[in-house]
Parts: sequence; C-alpha cells; structure tokens
Amino acid sequence: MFNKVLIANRGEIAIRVMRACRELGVKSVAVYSDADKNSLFAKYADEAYSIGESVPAKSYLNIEKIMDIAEKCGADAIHPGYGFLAENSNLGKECEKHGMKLVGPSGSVIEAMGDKITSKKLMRKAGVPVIPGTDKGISTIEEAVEIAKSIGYPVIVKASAGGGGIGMRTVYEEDELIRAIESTQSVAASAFGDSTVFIEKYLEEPRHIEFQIMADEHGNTIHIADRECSIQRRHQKLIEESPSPIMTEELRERMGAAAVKAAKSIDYTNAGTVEFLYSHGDFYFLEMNTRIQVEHPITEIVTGIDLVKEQIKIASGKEICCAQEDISVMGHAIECRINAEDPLAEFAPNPGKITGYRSPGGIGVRVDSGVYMNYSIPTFYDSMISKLIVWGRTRNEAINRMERALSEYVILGVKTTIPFHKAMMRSPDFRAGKLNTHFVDQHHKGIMEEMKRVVQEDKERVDRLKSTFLPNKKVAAITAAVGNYMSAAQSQQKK
Ligand code: MV4
Repeated sequence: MFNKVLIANRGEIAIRVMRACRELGVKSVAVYSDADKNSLFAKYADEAYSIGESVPAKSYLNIEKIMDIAEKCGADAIHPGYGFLAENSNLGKECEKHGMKLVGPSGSVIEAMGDKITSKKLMRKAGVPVIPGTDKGISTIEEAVEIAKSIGYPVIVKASAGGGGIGMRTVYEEDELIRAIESTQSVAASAFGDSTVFIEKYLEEPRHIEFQIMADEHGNTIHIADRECSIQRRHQKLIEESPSPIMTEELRERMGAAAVKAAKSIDYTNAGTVEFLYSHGDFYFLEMNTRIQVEHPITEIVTGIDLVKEQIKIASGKEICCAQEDISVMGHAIECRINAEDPLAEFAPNPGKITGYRSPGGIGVRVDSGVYMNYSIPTFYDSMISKLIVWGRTRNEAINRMERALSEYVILGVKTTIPFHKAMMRSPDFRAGKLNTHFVDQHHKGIMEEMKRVVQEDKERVDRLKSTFLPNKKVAAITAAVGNYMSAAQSQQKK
C-alpha cells in the first residue's frame, strides 16, 4: 500500500478521498489555491501546500506545480478526483515520467474515451450496442444526406471531441442538415480545436442509465450496479438514484455484461463509468467516463463497497475486493446535489458566505460536503455546496426520507437548490419513476409553482431556527426583550 497520496482536487471530493486514505492508513496531502486557504479540505489533510492563484489554470490545472509538490513531499500517488485534471491524459504521462502512480486508468485509455468517434468505434467492434449512425467523421454534405436518409430523421450531429452537451445539434428534416453540420463544426473547432463531427439517430426521450465498473491490474473486471441520472438541467445532473426505477435483475445482468465487455475490450483499469441511453426497451453505449464520478456515493450506499478505497487499493497493485457474484444491491439510494444557485432564477450561481449551517442526520442519511458555518463559497469554482444522499429499503422510503432530510437542512446566507429538490420529491411523475433526460424541462411550470409554495412554507421554519445561529448573548438579549414585551402587554391587558 502507498505511504502518502496527494489529492489534486478541492472541496468535497478532496475530503472524500482523504477519508478513504485515513481508513487505509495512508497519509493525505492537500494542495490548495489562494481562494481555498480557509477550506475544510486543506485543514483535513495530514499535510497541505499552497499551489498558487485562484484561477484553476494557475493552481488545480498546473501539472508541473502539482508534480513538483508530490515529489518534494514524498507522495507515492496522485488522486485527481473528478473535474480539473481527472480526464487529462497529460497528467498520466507526467506521472509515468516521474515514477508517480496515478489513481485512475492509463493515459491512452483516457485519450481514446475522450474522443467520441474513437470510443464508439471501439465499442461497436467489441460487440457493445451503439446508437445507429456513423463512427467516422463526416467529410461531405452529400455523404451526410445519405447517412441521415438511411437512419431516418430525427438525427443528431455531434462533435467527436464534444462533451457536456457542447457541440450537438438535432435535425428533424433534410433542409436543416447542412446548417446543423456547419454550425456544429464551427462550435467544435473553436471549443475543442477539432471540427470532426458525426451523425446518429436522435433518441427523443431517452433515460440516462450508467454502470459503475471497476477493474484491477490482474485482469479482474466487474460492474458495481447501475445509476439513473436522467434528472439534469443543461447537462448538469441534479438528482441521481440507484438502482434505476426501471431496473430488473435481468436488465442489470444484460447491461452490466455490456459494461464489463466495454471495459475489458480496452484493458480498462481502476474505476470507470459506462453511460448508456435507454429507449423503448433498448440500450446503447453513449460515453465512458474515466474517473470517479460525483454521484459515486449512491452506488456505495446500495452495495456497501467503498469505491474510493478500492480505487486506491487497485492503483497500489492489489486485487479487487470482490467477484461479480459477491456484488448485490440492497434497497434504494438517492442523491440530491445542493448547489449555491437560485432555482427560482434559472439556477443562477449564488456564491457568498454561509451564515447559518446545519446538516441533516438520522437513519439512512449521508452528507458529503466541504463547507462549514461562516465559510465563503469562492466564485472561481463550481457551485456545489454538498451532496445529500439517503438510503431506504424501497424507492418510496428513500423519497420520503429525502423529503425529511431536506426539511432538516438549513443553509443561510446563500440561495440553494434545496427548494428544487423539495419540489421534485413531491412530483407525482418523479414518484412514479416516469423519468427521461427532458424531465426538468417538461415539468418546468409545475416545478416552479411547487418551489414557490416550498419557499413560502420554509420562511416560517427558518425564522424559528435562526435563533439557534445567533451567539448566546444575542439570544439572551432577544429572549429578555421578548419577555419584557410580553409582561408589558399582559399588564396592559389587565388594565
Ligand atoms: C444523444 C441524445 C439523444 N440521441 N444522442 C447529451 C450529452 C452528450 N454527451 C450526449 N447527449 C445526448 N446524446 C442521441 N443519439 C440525447 C442526449 C442528451 C442527454 C444525454 C444524457 C443525459 C442528459 C441528456 C440531456 C439532453 C440530451
């Protein structure tokens, strides 16, 4: 096992990785930017070093600086978390040069999966179902017209270097095709420096279902069940659950086998996610994510496997904890992402100081966060405050428990996505498991109305709770003042 691991990340995921290190008896090293000087993760680490200015390019994306600190402090490995350098194949290459282990797959696998045409081609060859369409770049308009005609409209034009929903356009008829190709090419050229685009059948109301996979360096590859991530907005996931409401033992076996086949065909190692689109009973490979994901805790909750600990053990050369037949799913887990955003104002970012904070607890509740009371959320990074994760024996119990946990969660000083989640937990279609990737858009009006009710109801509760955040002296003064007022009012009445 490693002696020391450097975590090249910040916030809740840095703490998540350090927790795994601590349980393994591995020392953890934090690197922090100027904006993160007062962050919890830097205090939690066994050692912490400043890496530079707040803008990511000068700190969390600075491979040279991170490698320098890793070497100087005697780290054996680097864990990249998610985002930042997690899917940057240069970090892997630099690690190899410096004899440093990277907790993740090889650089060549990261590179291959980052290119959508390459990954689709590899998966088709491996016998994993892919979405009907091409897996080579479009070179002429005539060719594109032919392909679109043969697969049938609607089609979608995608940038090969794309991701996160950038560089995609749906096309409903031939007249729109040329313009869609040209615009996708130009977006792709400026965003990714690669104008290659391809065409496939557009699935109109698919579900996003993904499989956690894990592979060690001894040839063992397993899947660790599924997650449904259809509740998203502008390609930002908001709610994830495991298992998918539509999952059956039989479907999990089929999709899981496809996910394992996908991973094995590219000699994948460490933790990864195989994303599928599910539509009318069929599923298709969409993308592979070569990192630990934000939503990994729901998988941990229903399977009991510490995915981050497994990642570190595998990177240190150990065998994976379990065989496929040892993995089972118990009950249901849901994660709500709590962001500093105003859900009543198109989810506009709302950074600032958290002036009051109390996280929920009780049976079946887990909160992964990197914040604390009086912490100021920096403006340089993403707006996630925490992840609220609950477990229930059934999906219905998990939803009720999430409602209860959300009702306990107090965050003052910044607007959060909590009202959105409260509204969602009350949605009949959500409760019925009628999900697809357009759910939030399709239910926009109903969610807005429900959120307004929620905010109104919350006002009273928060006013009552606010007193618990005031310093004792102030509380005493207020109590005394109220007492004086009450007795004055009483004596007034007697008269
Ligand atoms: C699709 C699709 C429908 N049909 N491809 C969106 C992100 C990008 N990586 C792939 N995406 C999609 N590809 C075909 N052929 C619908 C989406 C899509 C989507 C996928 C997963 C999760 C959320 C989504 C939201 C909108 C569109």
